[in-house]
Amino acid sequence: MRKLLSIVMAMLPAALWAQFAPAAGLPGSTAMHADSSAFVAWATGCTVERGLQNIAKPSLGVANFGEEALALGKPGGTMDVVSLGDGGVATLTFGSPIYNGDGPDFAVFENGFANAQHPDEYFLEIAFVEVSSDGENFFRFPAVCNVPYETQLNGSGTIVPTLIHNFASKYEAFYGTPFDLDEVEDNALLDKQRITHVRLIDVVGSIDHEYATYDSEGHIVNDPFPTPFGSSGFDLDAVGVIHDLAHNDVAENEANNVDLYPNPVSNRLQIKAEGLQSVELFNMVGQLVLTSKSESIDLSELEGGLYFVRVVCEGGLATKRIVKQ
Ligand SMILES: [Ca+2]
Ligand SMILES: [Ca+2]
Ligand SMILES: [Ca+2]
Repeated sequence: MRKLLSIVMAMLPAALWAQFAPAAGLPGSTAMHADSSAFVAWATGCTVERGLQNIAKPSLGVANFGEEALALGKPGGTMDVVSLGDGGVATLTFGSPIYNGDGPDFAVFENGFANAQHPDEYFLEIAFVEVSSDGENFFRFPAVCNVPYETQLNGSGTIVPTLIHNFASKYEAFYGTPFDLDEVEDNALLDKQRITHVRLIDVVGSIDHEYATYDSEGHIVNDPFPTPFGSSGFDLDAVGVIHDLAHNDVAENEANNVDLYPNPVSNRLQIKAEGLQSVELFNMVGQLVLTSKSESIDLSELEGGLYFVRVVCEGGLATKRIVKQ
């Protein structure tokens, strides 16, 4: 029976059965409360490019509720937000770079709330999430929205959280939506161990092809539209950091001019460090697997996986992570 069921499931289009994590408080939810001890820091900088209150009616002007400073620090709830408007963009910076540790690495807070008539549905205005390690090249989390898009969700439309994934936000006020850097596709221009910027881009939400935005599977994202008022679009409350270098006891980053490449590495690892003295490689459980004094190390015999590389040079000590393919 189970086998038969899995065959049937495999034949259905993914959109029909894909279920993502449910609302805060339900079993299997990934929602993170603002008071969770997992948060080690909060965004320290925010710049917003506001979008229009209604992209189809530019004469209404841009969203104007809140101000950038309301996106900093801990979540403050419903009114403690900056509204992005249709397609508006918020770019956040942090006191210390975010790194890709085990599980989620940061979480985004919006001011969603439950639909009193349909408690499993929430009023959410969702946004795409992108990250950057240089402030110029941004890479998007693969977001999926399974809300049917034959009929427009109107300005007070509500969404069941199980239909959306990798969008901010998915949860009600004071509950963060977590993001795991593992889910962003690897790219030579992105250093997941040193994320400096998180960007949120409001999903316009219109199903009209002229204005529609699309998820990672090419489907129109149906989000409440239009929302022609000052608090139009995604309402950013806060971004909480789970993994940052300042709280990473592995990274003793005294020497900051140390560079290891390529990363991920298949065969030869190059070490760029002024006055290189020694290189030590540790595996995931902390065993020393290799020592060297060379700027070019052959790793072809090494098993695939994550390693810590400790480099001693003139500037001091640096510990970095590499992935061996
Ligand atoms: Ca992670
Ligand atoms: Ca929107
Ligand atoms: Ca806030």
